[in-house]
Amino acid sequence: MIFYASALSSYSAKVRIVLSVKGVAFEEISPPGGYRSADYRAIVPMGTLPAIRVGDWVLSESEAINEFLEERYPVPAMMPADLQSRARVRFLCRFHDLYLEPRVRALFAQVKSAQRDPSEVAALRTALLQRIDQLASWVQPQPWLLTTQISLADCGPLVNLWLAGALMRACGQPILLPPVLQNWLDMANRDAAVARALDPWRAATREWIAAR
Ligand SMILES: N[C@@H](CCC(=O)N[C@@H](CS)C(=O)NCC(=O)O)C(=O)O
Repeated sequence: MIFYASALSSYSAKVRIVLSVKGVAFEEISPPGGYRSADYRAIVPMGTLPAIRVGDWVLSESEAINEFLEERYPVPAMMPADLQSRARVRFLCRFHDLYLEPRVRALFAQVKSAQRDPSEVAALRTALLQRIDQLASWVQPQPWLLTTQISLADCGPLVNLWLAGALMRACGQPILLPPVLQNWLDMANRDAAVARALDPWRAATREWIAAR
């Protein structure tokens, strides 16, 4: 399996967690010509990272990839067994991609101090904290967000709650996570498969922030 990804891509990091937990063998390569490029779009029509390729078969969109990986490599399971719990995992994945992640991504434009608008950062911070508080009110980690073993619902928040903290600090308006989420994040970061997947991405992200 070819995994198109980059060191800094947060959506690639989300998929890398599943690859790591399931111990899938893959070859990671950078998108030829960079993401969005014509060369890369000739392979992956969306032009986005991440994507996977198996022979001539190509799939992009992190959530579609994670669901494919779950079905193709069912052990260890990253979806609970019962119908309603599975639906909740999918809800949290959607919530992450559609409502939480865009609020984190918006902060990238504010990291460089010369281009920063502190009132915009404050507005983004309020909007982000609103989504984080929603997430905190819905979960009772056991110890993973919705399950006893890591599930697909943990992957996006593991990437973006850490990233939210790092970017808000860099923008001069740090946030504190609600204890329920901070405890979950601390527990998850002690997990070997999560650390293997996220440590290189966190290092690359820290370096990117420092360079600004
Ligand atoms: N919904 C997509 C978002 C992927 C995405 O935005 N990836 C970024 C890198 S982290 C990217 O490829 N950006 C280039 C673009 O949007 O054209 C997914 O879940 O895979």
